Amino acid sequence: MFLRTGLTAALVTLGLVAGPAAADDHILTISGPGLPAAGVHLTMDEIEALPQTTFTTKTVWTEGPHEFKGVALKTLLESTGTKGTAVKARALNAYVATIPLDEVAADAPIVATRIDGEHFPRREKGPLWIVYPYDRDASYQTETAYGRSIWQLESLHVE
Ligand SMILES: Nc1nc2c(c(=O)[nH]1)N[C@H]1C(S)=C(S)[C@@H](COP(=O)(O)O)O[C@H]1N2
Ligand SMILES: [Mo]
Repeated sequence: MFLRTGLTAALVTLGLVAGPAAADDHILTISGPGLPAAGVHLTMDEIEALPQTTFTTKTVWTEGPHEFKGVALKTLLESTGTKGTAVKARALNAYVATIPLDEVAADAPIVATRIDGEHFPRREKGPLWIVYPYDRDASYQTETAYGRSIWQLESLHVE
């Protein structure tokens, strides 16, 4: 029984057997005051079930204007119930940027899950990318905003 369970778990981990809510399904961890120490883990579906924000902008990393869609960072953090003064965002490459929460607007930045309606892979800065509507405001065309434009986002830690 134990062996069978262990084997099934191993196959699920390897992606060879579909399991209910396999750890692999989780693409983002959010931690902070009021949340479990290990944080809460979200799937793409859960992120996309939150209210979505869409804007079209050029970026310094892409060519021409594109439509970015995702959940506003503020909405995402509020959905977990955690509260703090800053969020530390970490990428798969271990890059970390700290964003003061009083500089996070209701509609910007967003954690983008779709570009022109499509999910985008790691090699195209996905599957999660913190994006600002750069074209909308000069304050978004700064090194500060660029440094907070974290692609391949892996976790958010509120403190
Ligand atoms: N995942 C990830 N996002 C990141 C970075 C990084 O190293 N990894 N660097 C940040 C910084 S400090 C800046 S200024 C811009 C740099 O973009 P560039 O390397 O295309 O100039 O991306 C930001 N987003
Ligand atoms: Mo930077």
